[in-house]
Amino acid sequence: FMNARHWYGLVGAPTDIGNFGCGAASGPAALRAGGFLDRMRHQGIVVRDMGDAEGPAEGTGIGEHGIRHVEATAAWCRAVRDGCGQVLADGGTPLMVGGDHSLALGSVAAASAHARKLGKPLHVFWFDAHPDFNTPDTSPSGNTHGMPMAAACGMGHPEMLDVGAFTPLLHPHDLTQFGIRDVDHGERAHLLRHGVRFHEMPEVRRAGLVSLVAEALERAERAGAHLHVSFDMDALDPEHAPGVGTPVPGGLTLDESVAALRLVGESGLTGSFDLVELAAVREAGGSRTVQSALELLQAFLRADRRLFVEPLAVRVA
Ligand code: 5AB
Ligand code: MN
Ligand code: MN
Ligand code: MN
Repeated sequence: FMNARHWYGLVGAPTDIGNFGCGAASGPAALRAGGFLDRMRHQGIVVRDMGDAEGPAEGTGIGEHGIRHVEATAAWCRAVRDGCGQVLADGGTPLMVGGDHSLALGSVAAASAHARKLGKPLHVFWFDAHPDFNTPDTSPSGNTHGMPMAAACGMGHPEMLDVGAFTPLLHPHDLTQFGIRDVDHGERAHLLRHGVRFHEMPEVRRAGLVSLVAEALERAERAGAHLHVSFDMDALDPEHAPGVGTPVPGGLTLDESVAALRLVGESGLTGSFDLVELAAVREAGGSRTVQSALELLQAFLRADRRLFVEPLAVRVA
């Protein structure tokens, strides 16, 4: 009989290698200290703490096109890939807590390999002020946290393309982005050329975040996709998340983000989740951003019926 209730596995990734010195390395500890696991336990939600992934503490220097610490980034991404891959192999849903957003290349690599094994396409929902679709030649900063989605789609530094077991990990048409408001020139050309759906703030204001997310959920459902959700805390307006490395004004409200993640949770489609760029140390007092992160995760997890309802006992031969 198989009647284990669905569970999430927290994989911490305490590094800011993708934007060295930005403070996102403090994210997993800040979320744990904020009482995340207790709060979930009190609500009957099973989140297993898988501990922290490990990677290089030091950068590995500046390479061609000014790309920064790409070897160290790839090492961290491989550790995250393996941590998330283990949760998936054990039947859980990985919840990767960063750390900077370059790490999503690791969690997406795990999700993509898992989806392929199940014969499902991978869809990604990307909540962010930024598309993170730079390649080394379009990046204005050389920071790898601005590059993971281009790399997942097969474009970027060979070290990053090598994180997954295959490349591309994701078809650009299966990537949907919400909350975008800071796009670099060459990055915009990449997005348009490859047909990424990137919903910028004016469109979010006009159409509403929840209805854009609902549309994307319908697509994912029709495709029978493994859905990977990646939430960069800077998607939120700095009023709700001042403790991030790259704040951009004019962002999502906490309320609309909670409503959107609740809808995503209700869909039951999510096979893997990231919460990243939580750099609470950058905020005086440090608690507003952590509180927002807790509210987002709670809204999402509480909406996921799989966490509360025991599946019908299935007799296995
Ligand atoms: B984040 C910028 N586009 O490439 C770049 O926070 C910012 O993971 C990237 O979304 C921000 O350096 C990366 C200017
Ligand atoms: Mn990001
Ligand atoms: Mn961002
Ligand atoms: Mn295309």
